Amino acid sequence: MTVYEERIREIEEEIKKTQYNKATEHHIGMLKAKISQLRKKHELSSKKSAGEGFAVKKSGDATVCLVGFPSVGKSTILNRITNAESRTAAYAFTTLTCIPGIMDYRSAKIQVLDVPGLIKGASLGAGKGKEVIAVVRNSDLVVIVADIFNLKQIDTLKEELYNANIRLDEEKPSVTVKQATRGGLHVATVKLTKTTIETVKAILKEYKINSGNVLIREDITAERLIDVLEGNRTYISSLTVLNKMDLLTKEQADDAVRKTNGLPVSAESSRNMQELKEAIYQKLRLVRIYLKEHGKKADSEPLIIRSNPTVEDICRKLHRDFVNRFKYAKVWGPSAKYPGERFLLDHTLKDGDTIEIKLR
Ligand SMILES: Nc1nc2c(ncn2[C@@H]2O[C@H](COP(=O)(O)OP(=O)(O)OP(=O)(O)O)[C@@H](O)[C@H]2O)c(=O)[nH]1
Ligand SMILES: [Mg+2]
Repeated sequence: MTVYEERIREIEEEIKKTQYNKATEHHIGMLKAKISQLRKKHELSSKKSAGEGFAVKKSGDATVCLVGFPSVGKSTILNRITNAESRTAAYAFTTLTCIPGIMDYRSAKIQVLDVPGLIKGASLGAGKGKEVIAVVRNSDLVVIVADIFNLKQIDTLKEELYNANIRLDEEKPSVTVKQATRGGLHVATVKLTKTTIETVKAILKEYKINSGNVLIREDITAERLIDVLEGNRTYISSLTVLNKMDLLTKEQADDAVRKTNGLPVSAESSRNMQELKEAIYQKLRLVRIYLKEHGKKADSEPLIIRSNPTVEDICRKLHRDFVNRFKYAKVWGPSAKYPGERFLLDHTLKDGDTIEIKLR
């Protein structure tokens, strides 16, 4: 254990022992900021051992990573829902590298990545932890795969990902920090109930922000403020899958679902594989946008793009010149009040829209 890890443990112990209330929340906020800084130092000091990472290129319309303990059935799932063939076996660490597959679903091509099993301590480099976490960080969705009879795995995995600075199913904090060299610190916030303005200011000071404007647009926690100031957090959505449902009775399986909100499946006996594909598709919030040229019918193959694309996003995806040469767009479908309504670059499109772009 490095000095940093030791210190982190100590502070974590202290937080555990301290009861959380109005009188101690400030102190706890400060301790959390300390931990965060120590983690960063620990990471920098162990950079040499960070590993190469797996050489798999992103492809398709979105990338999904299957994460779970060894032998929970990640590779079996990959083989079921994609065109890939990843080796499966009854012993742990069957998969040693990153195996990609493509899932064809509702005219989207979704890349699914199978990686080695993740174990406790992965965020500090245990197993192929660093490499797996690097793959997760580059994904658009994390599918957490657990044994349906071992639900504790889910919390452990989430903890490891959290310690690796990955934030699952959280929105990015709504905070703007504009630093200045002098003039004092001005903090504007909405009503805070989870922390206090004093704690916010003390944390800012801890991060050496002594002058400038800070605007906090949410009822923030100390953790989320620290996340903003650290700046290296990745926000990804997740889906929990409970595999091997064939090994439990229906009642037991229902109970597991109630406790975790996970999707029960059996890769081995191909149960709920269609539901899994649908759940992945829904979680990715992909939208289909049909392109149309003036005077012609729309293309039958849509452009697939992650949620809430603006007209500008579509232009950028098509050609780097399109934004500069843009005049207006005509839109048919859910986001238009009437067929062929005209919009500018900032208009947000919806799934199923057809768009015609008029250039200069
Ligand atoms: N009963 C049952 N067994 C399954 C199911 N899915 C996978 N298995 C078995 O579980 C074992 C491990 O499956 P893998 O797909 O290799 O697991 P993995 O998560 O990829 O494992 P690692 O690559 O070692 O991390 C194999 O013996 C599979 O046949 C399932 O739905 N039910
Ligand atoms: Mg495997």
